[in-house]
Amino acid sequence: MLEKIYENVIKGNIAGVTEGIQEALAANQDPSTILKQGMIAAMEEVGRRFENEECYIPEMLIAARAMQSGLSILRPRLIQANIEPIGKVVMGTVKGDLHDIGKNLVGMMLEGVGFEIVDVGTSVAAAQFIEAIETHQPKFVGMSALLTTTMPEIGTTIKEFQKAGVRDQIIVMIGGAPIDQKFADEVGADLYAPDAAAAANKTKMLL
Ligand code: B1M
Repeated sequence: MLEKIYENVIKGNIAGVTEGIQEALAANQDPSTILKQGMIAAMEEVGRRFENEECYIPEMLIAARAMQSGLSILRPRLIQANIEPIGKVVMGTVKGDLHDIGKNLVGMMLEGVGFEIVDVGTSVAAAQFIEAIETHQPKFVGMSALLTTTMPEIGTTIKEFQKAGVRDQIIVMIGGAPIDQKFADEVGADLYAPDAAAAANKTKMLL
């Protein structure tokens, strides 16, 4: 049954994932085992394939959707079983930027490796990020920017974190097509990830 879930998450087959999870739950399989061995393992494999260019963004998106769909069935059982997420991530696209496909994909991959995601949406001003940090007390804050005109907003937001006194309590991860490691160093981000699979790997390793 776990094999069925694993294979169907990789293939992005939502019906197969749903059926596999329902069968596993009916057979009294532990929800945490279903999550870790069936679903998270599958997303890690998708991430590995993406990094090795054995699959591409559409396959990763399709798998991530199947994972999300499976998580919606499993989530109430996980909460019942008191399975704690490995950490919380506040995630948003910076002010002025409406691109959210990459951010959503990063969020799904992070959720896939066990993080709880607080998605604050697109065109998120520094004040909104700060409010989310104060409310949700995350370990990580993820900022995405797709436009050369909005990428400086990342630096502005980090400065606002310092002014608000929240900078030291979070790990700032950034990404998006125009972003690179050099830019991340310049603006004082803690972590740069070039893609969703790297984002999931780096955050998990840092924990
Ligand atoms: Co826009 N757009 N767009 N656009 N758009 C780009 C980015 C652009 C490169 C197209 C081009 O000209 N070739 C260009 C930017 C040029 C530049 O700045 N130098 C551009 C432009 C100019 C614009 C507008 C200004 C167009 C206009 O109105 N004149 C406008 C701006 C609107 C705004 O934001 N204020 C605009 C609007 C739009 C749409 C609304 C039509 C749509 C967005 C829909 C949506 O997101 N819901 C759109 C789209 C779809 C694109 C392209 C075609 C695709 C972006 C995408 O989703 N890629 C894009 C061209 C391109 O990239 N080829 C383009 C797939 C996605 C999975 O990749 O987002 O890079 P990406 O995410 C990756 C990594 O970057 C990384 O992981 C992801 C997955 O591996 N990553 C992170 C991303 N965030 C991360 C965060 C992390 C870690 C990793 O940690 C927190």
